[in-house]
Amino acid sequence: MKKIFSITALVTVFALTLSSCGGGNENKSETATTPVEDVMVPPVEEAISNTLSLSAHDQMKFDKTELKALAGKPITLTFAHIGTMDRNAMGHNFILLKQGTNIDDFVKKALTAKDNDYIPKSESDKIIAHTKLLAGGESDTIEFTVPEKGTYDFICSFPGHAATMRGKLIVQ
Ligand SMILES: [Cu+2]
Repeated sequence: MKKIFSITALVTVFALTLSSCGGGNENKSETATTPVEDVMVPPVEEAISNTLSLSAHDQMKFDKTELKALAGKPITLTFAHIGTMDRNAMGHNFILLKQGTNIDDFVKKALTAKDNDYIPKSESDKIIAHTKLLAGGESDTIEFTVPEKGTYDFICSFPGHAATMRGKLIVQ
């Protein structure tokens, strides 16, 4: 009888110890909630995809005026003309310009480059990447890399379009 009693006592003490430990753990997990959520927020590198899409309708507008990408990694950009008008009336292209390029000067020179999709050959050193000139219903996918972080202008160089068809590519 004496032996059984002492075992019962031991089991009781053990159970009490377990439950108090359990309580302690619950408290720990509650206080740990906030830092765990902070860790779950993906870092900037994972939140930015280098696969970009852009479109324009028969109005002279890009659907986005700001794109984001990561420096030093290949960027795949698909530009779609989702309107119906033809290339001569409402052609669109996407031209990504190097920093420091004067858009107005570039566009003036583009006016004389109709035979080259309005991409002036004399300004090729100011161009990082460009699509072809698209008619309604067409799209073009290009791949390029921007080595340096920074903000870069993109435009459509069809005559008159750059006034409203322009945006920024933010490279991080
Ligand atoms: Cu355009």
